[in-house]
Amino acid sequence: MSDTTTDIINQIDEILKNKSILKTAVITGITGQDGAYLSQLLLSKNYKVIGIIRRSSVDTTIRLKTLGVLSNPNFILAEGDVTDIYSLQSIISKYQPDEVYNLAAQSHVHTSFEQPAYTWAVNAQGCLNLLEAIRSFSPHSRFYQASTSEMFGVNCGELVNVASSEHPIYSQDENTKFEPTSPYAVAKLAAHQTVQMYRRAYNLHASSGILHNHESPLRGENFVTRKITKWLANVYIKYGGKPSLLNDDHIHLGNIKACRDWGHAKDFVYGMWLMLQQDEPDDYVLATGETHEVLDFVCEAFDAVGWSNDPDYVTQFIYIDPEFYRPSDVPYLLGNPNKAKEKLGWEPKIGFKELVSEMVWYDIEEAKNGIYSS
Ligand code: NAP
Ligand code: F7E
Repeated sequence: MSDTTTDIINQIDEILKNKSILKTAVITGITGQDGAYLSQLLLSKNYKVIGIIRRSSVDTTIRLKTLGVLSNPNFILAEGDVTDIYSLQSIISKYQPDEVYNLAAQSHVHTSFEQPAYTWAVNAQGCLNLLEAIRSFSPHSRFYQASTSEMFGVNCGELVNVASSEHPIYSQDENTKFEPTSPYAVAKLAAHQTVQMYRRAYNLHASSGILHNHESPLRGENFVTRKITKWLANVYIKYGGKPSLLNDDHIHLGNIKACRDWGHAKDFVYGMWLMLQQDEPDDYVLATGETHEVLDFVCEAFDAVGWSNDPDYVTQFIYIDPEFYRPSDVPYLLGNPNKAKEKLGWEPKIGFKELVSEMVWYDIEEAKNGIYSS
């Protein structure tokens, strides 16, 4: 066979292989909670997904395996790090993606107080590096930045039920002033404003999702929700489904009065995708519009397994540990997702009760299978 014939056959092969591929997306933070759910979503829409993974001495692909993403033929892992602009330039110029989702972060707020410079490098400089790579090598790419409700900080937002002075309710939307209160939030705000600047100055299709907390069975184990469901699952298995305080099996928590607007990660990654399908780039708050104290989350988890959810009963199982307090905490988050509802047609489908129950029962199954026991 001549070289030309082989070339043609190879080209036809390539076309056939890719015939159903609609778009190409690059995702940073691929090994995290949102990276796993977002890649699952995009693959189901026939995207080719390139996940940027940083070098590690251990396997970090457990979530991708759990969701069956890793074995999908349209999924590729590319080694890179958002603090290394050259690695980003090389990936972006090679794949010329239609969409880029920047989910990479040092995402733990408490840790950001201990590692502020590192948090800045990943969360602020990392975003700038990616935008620069896109501007220089693939300006047609649409860009999503993982901004956060933590940027509201100590600002509870606007009064929404003006009529009721007895139980005032405040909520945060796209016009609420940012008053960040952690190194994490300050770095995220710098990234958020950099995205706005690149949109204006260079006409990039760059959007930010100001996402309130979203959780799932794949949530990192040192965030408060997963810490609670893992602890409860262990107690449940250890004592044959009964609550027990034998062996001092308390859960050690910090600020249990903090309020969070907790949704499900699956709903939220769908909102990210919707943002990049719009003709114009913009910023959107994603939230459920409901808030709960950390203590409510523990009570709901007790309820999920049929234990009493009376706060007086539940608090007997909690040890307030100063180790889990932060130098400054965000006291109250409740998002107003009306803009996302109106412009994107986005609405969360999974409510608080269902979320907690799914996490608890997932962790009970894991505990039964001996996946963890400490
Ligand atoms: P996560 O589970 O902590 O995942 C973070 C991801 O970033 C991991 O894949 C991590 O890789 C990667 N990463 C860290 N440093 C990196 C670097 N230098 N270069 C490349 N990748 C790096 O976070 P998540 O909950 O999925 O959140 C996704 C994004 O949304 C984050 O930016 C977070 O700040 C933001 N956000 C989250 C929430 C929420 O409630 N979940 C709310 C608002 C905004 P390793 O596996 O190697 O550590
Ligand atoms: O804390 C309190 C803690 O660490 C929630 C990240 O995804 O969402 C997340 O940040 C609340 C805080 O999440 C413990 O003080 C009490 O008030 O689960 P968390 P977070 O700080 O809200 C935002 C939107 C993001 O962007 C972040 O990336 O719970 N709390 N006791 C505790 N928190 C932890 N982690 N551990 C405790 O023992």
